[in-house]
Amino acid sequence: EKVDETSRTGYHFQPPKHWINDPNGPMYYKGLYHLFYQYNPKGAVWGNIVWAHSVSTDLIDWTALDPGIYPSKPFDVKGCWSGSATVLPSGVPAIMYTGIDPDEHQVQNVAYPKNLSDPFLREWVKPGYNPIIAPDGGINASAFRDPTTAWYGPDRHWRLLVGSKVGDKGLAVLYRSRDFRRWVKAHHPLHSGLTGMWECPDFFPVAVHGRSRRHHRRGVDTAELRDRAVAEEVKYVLKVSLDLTRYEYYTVGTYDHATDRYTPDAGFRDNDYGLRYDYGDFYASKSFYDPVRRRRILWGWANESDTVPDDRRKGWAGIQAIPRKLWLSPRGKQLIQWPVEEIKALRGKHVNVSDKVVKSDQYFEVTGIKSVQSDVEVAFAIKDLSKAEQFNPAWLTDPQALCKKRGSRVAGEVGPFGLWVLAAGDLTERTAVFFRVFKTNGSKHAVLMCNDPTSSSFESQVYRPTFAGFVDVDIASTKQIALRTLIDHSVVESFGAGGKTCILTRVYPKKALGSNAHLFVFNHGEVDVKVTNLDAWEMKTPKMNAPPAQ
Ligand code: DQQ
Repeated sequence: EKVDETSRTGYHFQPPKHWINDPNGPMYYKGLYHLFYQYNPKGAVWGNIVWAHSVSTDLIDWTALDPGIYPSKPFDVKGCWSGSATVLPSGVPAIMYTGIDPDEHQVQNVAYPKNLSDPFLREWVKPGYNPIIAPDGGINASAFRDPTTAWYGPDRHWRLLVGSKVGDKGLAVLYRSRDFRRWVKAHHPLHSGLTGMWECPDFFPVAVHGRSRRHHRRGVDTAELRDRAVAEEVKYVLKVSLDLTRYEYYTVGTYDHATDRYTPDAGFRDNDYGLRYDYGDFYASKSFYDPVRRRRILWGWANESDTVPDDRRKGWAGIQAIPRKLWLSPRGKQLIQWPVEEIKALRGKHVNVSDKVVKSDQYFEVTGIKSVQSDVEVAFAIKDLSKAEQFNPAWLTDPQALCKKRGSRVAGEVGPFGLWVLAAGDLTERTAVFFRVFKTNGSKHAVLMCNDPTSSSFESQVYRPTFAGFVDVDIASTKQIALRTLIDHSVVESFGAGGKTCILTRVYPKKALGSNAHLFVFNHGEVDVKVTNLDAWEMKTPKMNAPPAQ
């Protein structure tokens, strides 16, 4: 089979061909990072799902192994769907996943490594007592999936969540077990919301910026919660993937071990949704604790946004976003995400621009590197906010709609300013990543971060949604905002204000390919902005899932 390489990514995770979706069971074991993922070994559309398996020593170079989990037993004969890994106190990793049984029922199964001394964890054994959790007691058997990493309570019982729904209500169903084998459903779910089916729940602790000030960016292992001192200095994150919107939402809150109740903090309670990890194309994500660098790492899937016939023709579909370190912001209002520092090792040829004013309606090209596969960090200074356009509070609930109305081509006062990436030399193709600043009541401002791909490709069939989110910064006092964008052929993955707002988008330029892809800085607002500093690097291509030498 031939694979069309035109818009293939260079340093974003993907297999050599075929369809991929959710990241599964990420973990660190004996010197290797393991990533499993939903994979169709037979084609570039969803189906025949197995857990493909790759390993890495550095999260950069990846080696593909044979699938770790694949249909082989009655309890998973029709598919091995998403799930998580739990490293038990003994050091033994367990995988819990959803199997599709002969009646198309979703059941939860456990698997253990066949050989614990194999750091590659190539073979997995499914005990005959599976499934360990079946959809009984009023559970909808076709909406019951994606078990979380398990955690251990002070009462010496394990707990895990399974995503589900009852009517319109999304559920994180809670199960408890003494021995990891016999699981009992709790009387009430850990949490629920009127948002439809909850897929791929993730529940984990994050350090608070309190007494542990110096360490608030460190990750907390779900297993560490047995330790009361640790438990007191953490908050909890509950993330769900909404089947209805195909977006993910999280809340930050407290969790009571004794009652197994999770309560989102004030500020998250007003709506049933919460904040987004990413305001673009990012779904079915999963985090894990990395004991090597004591951090929490988030993996998320970015689907194609071209058509299904395009995917069949290309012979591949889907990538994983760059793994992101994730931590709680100092004031505890949101999570911050940043590409794992390892990817800096891919930075090659470099250019810098500093102290360059971009006047109203001006732009300039960043030359000297091939930006089709690059990492760009830029900081903008805005001296004069007095002219900022008036903000309408009704816009607060729908940044995406606001950005659609006020896209990159609509002139403003403060902004739009930002980058044109994957741009043709004549600018007939370009994807805009930009900010707009509005004045709210009093001396406050609202900052919108936006990704406008409406001119990204001549290809007319491509779905080109505008994506946007607000950025929680006090721009009146900083007078500055930063943007980092990872560009990778068909990926534009952006981190606003140091990782407060993230937007990943997939685009398919026809002209802006290879060395015909250009990078510009633009300002389409009335007020001048200054690029105080811009660094851009070409990114090298790591080893991406070439099978191991025989
Ligand atoms: N993908 C899996 C399911 C999960 C969904 C199937 C989310 O387990 O709910 O491939 O993308």
